[in-house]
Amino acid sequence: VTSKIVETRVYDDQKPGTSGLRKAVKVFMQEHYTENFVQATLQALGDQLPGCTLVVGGDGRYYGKEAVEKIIRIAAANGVRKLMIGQHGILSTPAVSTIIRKYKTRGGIVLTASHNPGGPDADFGIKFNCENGGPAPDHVTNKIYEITKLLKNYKIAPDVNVDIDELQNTTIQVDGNPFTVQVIDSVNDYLEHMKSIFDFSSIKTLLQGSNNRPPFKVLINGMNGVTGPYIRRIFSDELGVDDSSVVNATPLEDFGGLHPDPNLTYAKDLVNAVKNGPHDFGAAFDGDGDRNMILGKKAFFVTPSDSLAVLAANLSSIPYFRKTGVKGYARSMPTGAAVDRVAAKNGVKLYEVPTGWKYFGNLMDAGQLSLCGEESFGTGSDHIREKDGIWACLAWLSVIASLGKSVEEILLNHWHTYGRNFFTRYDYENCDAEAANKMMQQLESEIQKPEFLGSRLTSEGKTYVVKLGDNYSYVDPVDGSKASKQGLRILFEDGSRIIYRLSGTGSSGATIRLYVDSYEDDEAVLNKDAQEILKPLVTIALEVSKLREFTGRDAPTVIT
Ligand code: VG1
Ligand code: CO
Repeated sequence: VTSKIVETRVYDDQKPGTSGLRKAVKVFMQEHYTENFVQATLQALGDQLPGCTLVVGGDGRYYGKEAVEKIIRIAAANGVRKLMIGQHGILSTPAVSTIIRKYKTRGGIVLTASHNPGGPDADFGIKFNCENGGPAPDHVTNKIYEITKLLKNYKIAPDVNVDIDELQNTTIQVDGNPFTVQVIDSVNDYLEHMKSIFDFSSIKTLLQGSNNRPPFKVLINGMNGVTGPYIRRIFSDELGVDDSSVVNATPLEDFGGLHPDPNLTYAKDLVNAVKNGPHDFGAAFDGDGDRNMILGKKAFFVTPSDSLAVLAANLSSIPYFRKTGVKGYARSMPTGAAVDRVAAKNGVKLYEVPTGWKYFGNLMDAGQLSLCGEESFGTGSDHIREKDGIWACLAWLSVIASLGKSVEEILLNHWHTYGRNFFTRYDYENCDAEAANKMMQQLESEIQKPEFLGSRLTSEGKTYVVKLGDNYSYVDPVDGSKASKQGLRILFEDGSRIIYRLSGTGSSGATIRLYVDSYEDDEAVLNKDAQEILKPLVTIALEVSKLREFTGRDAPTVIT
């Protein structure tokens, strides 16, 4: 077949956010819109494009298959040598990262809007991952964006048709050059990787029970997202849990109307089932499988910041880390600082990076980082270059198997040893963008006034002394690249922190995120409710920012 060049028009809104380009499906369906972004993404590879191999797959959401078809035809016309595509277009984000690394491809295109709802009236997304398997860093996404702003045409081979529902290899001559599409099993490579990291037999013994221990009952919820086939293979086939323990395990184009974000609000089903059920453990994953929520018996909630710290303290339960050693820990800046205390105690280096998984990649590639996480239900390690929901769940089960304790006991012991960082995040979704921007501007100038330093902020009899107010910026220790304006911070003398950011993954209006982190080591308060402990700081945060006045919002949309 031959390719052709199609004249296009520029769309000036194709700037990738925290994790790829995310927009309403309707936006992607505009004439040439998806084609433009795919062409720009490929073009950004420069002279590495001709002859390269790329991985393609996504979370199964609405418009995914159309997008795969377009990518096949555009890749064929641009001289790509081979595409490895998940069957039915399905690959979780961690699976894409795994496959890129295993087969040493030039990168991959992930079709997902992650935790954003799916369906014709919801969101779609396209993200490029580099040859290390990680989300493209800023200099790459900036390049893609620059290309989109100048794009005059794209190349496409409209006569290429490949059935992605069949496992198969197809090679076609495109403009006289061979072009191969290999449709691969969505789960195999990922499953094999997990088996090389964890001791499946000890997890299986935990779940099945043994002479001295009853079965450890789990409830695994795929939220109708991409993890369905993965959790069926791993938990049902490999680990032998019964069918009733694996739910919402069929990927649906609209996630069955669910908001596929594993937190206490959007995964209420799981929370209620575990609260009222016999389960010792519950886990849920987001649309593309990179986020996780972990619950203990009676829905005892493990905050992602604590989850990271507990895993950090117990990495030796996992064969992978016994082999590789622990090179360093990292968290995103707004993530609660619980892991910092584990790092200090273990003498392991701790890195703080801006929000977004792309900032962990360089440290991992340089052999300086083993385990990292974000407060936004992301946990992962250098086994790949994405956060990994199922990995986090298997890591927790490994720790539980090795300690022989319940989730709650593990947390209580952890706080007893290290003290507790109470953490909460308030999200104000879909605010008026102008109002949100104004609030941030005014707040930024407020917290940078010289007199703000050292000032005493009081609420409900608690007083906090300001140590620093700034707009967070980061210099990558590996390549020196700089990321600025990554969130407004108020740091207090006692180590407590208030952080404000605007989301970079939303698709309409602005989402304001308010993060509050405070440390306590008084035994008497260790197992108190975070909302109660953090109330004075939250009140201060709302007062300093005048959030209510600017946005007209009385209450957050979601609290995590
Ligand atoms: C959010 C989270 C961030 C996460 C990102 C992608 O970004 O806060 O921690 O890395 O989503 O996660 P933002 O800019 O909206 O705060 V995923 O699972 O949506 O790829
Ligand atoms: Co995700």
